[in-house]
Amino acid sequence: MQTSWRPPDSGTVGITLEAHVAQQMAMSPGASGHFTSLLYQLCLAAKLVDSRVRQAGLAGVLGYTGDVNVQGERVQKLDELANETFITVVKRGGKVCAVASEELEEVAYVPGAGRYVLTIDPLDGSSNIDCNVSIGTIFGIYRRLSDSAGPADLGDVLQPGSALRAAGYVVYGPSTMLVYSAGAKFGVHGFTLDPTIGEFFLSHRDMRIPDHASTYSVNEGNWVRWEQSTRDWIDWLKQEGEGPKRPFGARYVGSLVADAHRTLLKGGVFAYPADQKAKEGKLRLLYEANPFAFIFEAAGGRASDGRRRILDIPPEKLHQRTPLVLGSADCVADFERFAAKK
Ligand code: AHM
Ligand code: MG
Repeated sequence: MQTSWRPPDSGTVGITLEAHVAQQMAMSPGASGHFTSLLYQLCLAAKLVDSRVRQAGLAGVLGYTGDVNVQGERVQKLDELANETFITVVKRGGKVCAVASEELEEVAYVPGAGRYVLTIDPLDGSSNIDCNVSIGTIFGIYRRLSDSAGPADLGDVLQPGSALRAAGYVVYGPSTMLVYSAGAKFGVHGFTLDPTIGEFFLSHRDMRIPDHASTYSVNEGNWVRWEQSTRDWIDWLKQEGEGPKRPFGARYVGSLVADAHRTLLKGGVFAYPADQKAKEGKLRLLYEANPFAFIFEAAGGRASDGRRRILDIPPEKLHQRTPLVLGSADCVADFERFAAKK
């Protein structure tokens, strides 16, 4: 009998996240296995969180705990659960000396000789939890700077994004994906969770952001508080005319992970600019902006605060905020062109 079935591309079939990380690290002379082990731990924690997200409505973990976190926001049960899960798993794993989390006022130092520092937003997109809309986790990994014979300190955590060794994110959406990069040399790779066996498989090899696209992702409800240059930029995106294909279409979820993931796949621009209320922007440098900036640059895109490269911003405090413009290189340059006219 004739069949139209073709074997899938044998280059990607059945490659687990673990196997892929091991392959990549084999290309890295001097790799000791510590970094690989830390990525496995993050992958395990992501699966644990995913299983809770999937059961959330049934398991009674939706809703607020009644507490307020260090950002002054109400803490939801899934935020706490994700925070505890990631921190417990990496503490036990022994590869990190410090964890900076959106949910913790201070750095969580881990006794021992862990070589790495983890920055993490354990559950991003809190406002979407109760609505069954995509949420996520964002993480960055740095090498420790202090001597491993002594305790780690804040200097280990306050490193610029250009010092990141790796960064990644997990989208808990219709399917769950983990995307990570160990830098431009290694590329950006995406893995989709097969929930029937609890394994992440390579599904998006060597992700590259399209050079041009006509989609913008911005919370326009902030219009009245924006600088005039931001309003002019949005007006320009909506008009027909010379240059990139305009008008742009709008897409905005309100979960950075979902908006940035779509922008990475389809191209265009995501922006959370400064405004009169959020004078330094809303998003956090260490565990939101830097990991995405690292990934977008490794995928051929750009990340800016409107004037500076995000990865060059020297962090001064743990929960520092920054304006963030992420996307196809040309689209980010357009934002900067308007910002420069101010
Ligand atoms: P969170 O970390 O508390 O979830 O806040 C960050 C979120 C981002 O995911 C998203 O890009 C942004 O806040 C949405 O903000 P807004 O609701 O002001 O559009
Ligand atoms: Mg967040």
